[in-house]
Amino acid sequence: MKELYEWPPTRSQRAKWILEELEIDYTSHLINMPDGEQHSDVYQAIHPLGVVPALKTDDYTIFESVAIVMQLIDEHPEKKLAPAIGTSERAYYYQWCVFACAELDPPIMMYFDNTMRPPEQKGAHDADLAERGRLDFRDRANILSNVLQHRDYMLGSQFSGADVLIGHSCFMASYIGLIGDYPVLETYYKRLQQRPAHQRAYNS
Ligand SMILES: N[C@@H](CCC(=O)N[C@@H](CS)C(=O)NCC(=O)O)C(=O)O
Repeated sequence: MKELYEWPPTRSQRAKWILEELEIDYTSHLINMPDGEQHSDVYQAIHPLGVVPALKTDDYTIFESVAIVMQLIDEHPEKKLAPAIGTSERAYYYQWCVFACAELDPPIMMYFDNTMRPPEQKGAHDADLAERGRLDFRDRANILSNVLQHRDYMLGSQFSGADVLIGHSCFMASYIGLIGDYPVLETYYKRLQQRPAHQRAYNS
């Protein structure tokens, strides 16, 4: 049995979404972040940084939303959510999966931390840092818009794990009010939102 440690709406939704896409049975443990449960000894034995998500299985316990998504997809090759290893399609799949956490998460979080996050959590808002987050996100959103202008999904006509990861970044960009400047990205995100697994992961 898989056990997901989550607190919506956060990056734990990436893990939840892929569990739903793959139709895997799992148990959900809500880690109550406003109450500080992520800092408890019990949870830090699962995730030493005290952040979500984490995934516990009969064989391993791992953290990092991107790693969780990629591992679960590899465990279910019959669902075809990743191209075959060693192909050029797989190279692009790796690129976009890593792009989500390495290039999209930081500016999104910088903007969020300095505009919407309650100051008692991470300090006073800094308008310069908020603007830097917005501009860094703009550069990356333009790259994605160019790619998605002529295709439905990050890898072409086929939905893949890269869309779960980039799609969650679109959710965050929408949550913080930045996606409206990028119509191609907004249309792509609306397409992803129509997926039943997305709805189960984000609306439950
Ligand atoms: N790189 C990690 C980031 C995880 C992360 O920072 N999660 C945030 C929510 S999006 C969290 O749990 N923060 C804990 C807190 O704010 O105390 C991943 O992608 O899993």
